Amino acid sequence: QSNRGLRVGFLGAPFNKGQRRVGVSEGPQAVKDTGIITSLQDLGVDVKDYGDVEPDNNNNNKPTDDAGDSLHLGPNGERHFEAVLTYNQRLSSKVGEVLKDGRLCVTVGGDHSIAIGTIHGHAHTNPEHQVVVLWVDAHADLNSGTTSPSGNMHGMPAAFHITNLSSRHAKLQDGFPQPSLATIHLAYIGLRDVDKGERAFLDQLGIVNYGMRDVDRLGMREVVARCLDHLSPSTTRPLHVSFDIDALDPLEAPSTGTPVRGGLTLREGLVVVQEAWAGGHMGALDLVEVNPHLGTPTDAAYTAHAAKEIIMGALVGGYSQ
Ligand code: EXY
Ligand code: MN
Ligand code: MN
Ligand code: MN
Repeated sequence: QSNRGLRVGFLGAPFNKGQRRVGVSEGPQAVKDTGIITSLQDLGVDVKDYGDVEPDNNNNNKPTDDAGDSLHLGPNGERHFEAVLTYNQRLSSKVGEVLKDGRLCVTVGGDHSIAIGTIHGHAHTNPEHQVVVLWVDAHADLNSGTTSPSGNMHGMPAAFHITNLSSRHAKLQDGFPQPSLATIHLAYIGLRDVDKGERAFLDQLGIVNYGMRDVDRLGMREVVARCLDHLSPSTTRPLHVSFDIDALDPLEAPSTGTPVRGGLTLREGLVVVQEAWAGGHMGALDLVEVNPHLGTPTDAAYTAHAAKEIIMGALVGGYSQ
């Protein structure tokens, strides 16, 4: 398969207010420093770098729970509620711009709260098309303010998009973000740290989810085949892959804010994205939660390299297959 004709737009989303650890806003630069754009161009991909969607104020990347930093809690205790949503509203427009240019949109975070904006932008750019989402993560990111144990909004983005759950969240004055997914339009791979409230939502709503035990029993090829069969991406059902680097085992991707042991090998992560690539119809990809401040410089480079491998696998099926 040739990569000629593949057009990709790269967006950085250096946003950190969905969680409390310093450094995740440097994820986009760390991933770019792997030389990923050149590697893709070497393979014949037409890549345009759209630069970063800058937050209004990242507090100079200071700890986001700094004493001097007002939390601006949302109505249900969501930390930095308005900052998270206003940033995502701008990100959503930018994602729309990339897609309207006819490019597959790759957004590198930043924390996972940026998937509020990326999925919104993807879903609302072509409202006659139903976006379907494959969420690869140790976590379900399905909390509402009331079920969240932390108030951190990177544990909530999926819930904003599900029509049946979005009413649990307050919105901006103008209604942002409007939900776009029925429960059948989302599937999870890699779950192993799911909160009680999230488990109840998954079970009650019947959302397809494959945790690590399922990966053990079925193998990743079968797991991803079942997810893709369920979502059935097509020309009019573009696939959005939201890949949290913490889906991988911390031995593979140590520099991330909420590591959970017992995760995917890099090979298993690659099976997910390569099968998604092989099926075609990917419209957008998120790669989030790389935090180069955590661990040693070697850990940070190792994690960024894993992120590069995952993105390459999703876009061109990998370059070292
Ligand atoms: N479920 C926990 C919470 O809501 O606070 C942890 C969420 C971590 C979210 C990470 C990025 O995927
Ligand atoms: Mn603040
Ligand atoms: Mn996540
Ligand atoms: Mn996660």
